[in-house]
Amino acid sequence: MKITEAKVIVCCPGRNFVTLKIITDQGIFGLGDATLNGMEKSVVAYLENYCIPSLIGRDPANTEDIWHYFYRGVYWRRGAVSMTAVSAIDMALWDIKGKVLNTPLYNLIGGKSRDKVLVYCHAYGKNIAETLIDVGKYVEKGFRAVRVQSGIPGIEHTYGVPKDNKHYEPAHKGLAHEEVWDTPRYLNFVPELFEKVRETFGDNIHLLHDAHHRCTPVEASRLAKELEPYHLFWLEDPVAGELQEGLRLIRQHSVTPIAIGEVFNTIFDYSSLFTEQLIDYIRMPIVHGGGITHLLKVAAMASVYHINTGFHGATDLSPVNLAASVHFNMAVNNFGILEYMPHQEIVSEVFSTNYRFEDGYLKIDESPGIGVDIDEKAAKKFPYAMARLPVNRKTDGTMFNW
Ligand code: CS2
Ligand code: MG
Repeated sequence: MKITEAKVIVCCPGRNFVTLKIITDQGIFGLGDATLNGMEKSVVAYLENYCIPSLIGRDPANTEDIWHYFYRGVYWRRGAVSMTAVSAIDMALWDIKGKVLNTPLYNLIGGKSRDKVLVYCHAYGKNIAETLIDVGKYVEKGFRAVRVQSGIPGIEHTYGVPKDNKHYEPAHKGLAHEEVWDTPRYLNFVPELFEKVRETFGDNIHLLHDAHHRCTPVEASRLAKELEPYHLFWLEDPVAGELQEGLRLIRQHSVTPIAIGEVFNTIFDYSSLFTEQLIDYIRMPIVHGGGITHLLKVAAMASVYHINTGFHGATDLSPVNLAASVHFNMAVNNFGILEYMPHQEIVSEVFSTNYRFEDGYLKIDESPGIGVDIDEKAAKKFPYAMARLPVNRKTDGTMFNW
């Protein structure tokens, strides 16, 4: 079998998605998610100008060799753009592999370790009262795990809470919006938020929180310690992940589980976080972390240190990534939880999917490969619309992490 064609499909059914379609001489094709929120066109250019010409003529079965060709074979390697392209190629090749062998992807990477995948959703509100109502809504829907984010008194707009009551989408059309951040107000507020959530919903619901890269190690240590009484499933991205040793301080002060890495893109971003057991969950998703081939290695190394998967699964990652994540987490032994923000209804006009939410879990059918398809004609109805993630400044105007 040979790759004869590969194309990048860009569409915007409610938000931008980038999908790589690899086609073979036997008519079988595979899909890979290549969406990188706010930087979509960079990945398109990299795929079209650098990757696709070198893909044509290769045997799609050779996932390991092709992965290394597009990783080691690139001198200026690593980074979000190139690794999102590598991930998309890898996902599409595994999709083809499953279709050729007429079996679902999870059967190619270990088979079923479970029949369903525990997921968590996003609950939020402008204040604690609204947030409690939103948490209740998701508990009603059957979610067993809920991420809780809230507006913070004194901060005009904070991460994870939409400005209006529309579907939460962090990217805004046009150039980056500027937001304002106040760490002291945040640190003073969050423990009270979780005290109220635990008081209202008790202990039998997993609670998660995303600090979104915004604390220093000592601030994160204080937050993790003060959240201990509320037994979080995890505190996510407490600090910016570049400083891996920054997680040591948090570990010295708290047993609140830590999840990090949705902005990571190779195993090297995790190295000392694993060997020093500084984290508990891997956030790096299939779409940005080198695809199935690389994440299998990352998950295997993580399992040595009792670290579980906890993949990123926001709505700015496409249904192709979400389905691949369900397959992956059906199979690996060290599965933790999967983020599941249901895509907007309009997305189903372009993507047909094979997973379904049931009683707090995602289940997937027996379709061969990843099992998602894209309607290219429908995709054309939703042209790309430039959108950027916000930037963040502290109250005194200092540039900060968004
Ligand atoms: C967030 C994301 O889901 C999460 O954990 O960190 O919503 C993140 O802000 C977006 O994916 C950025 O595009
Ligand atoms: Mg996050």
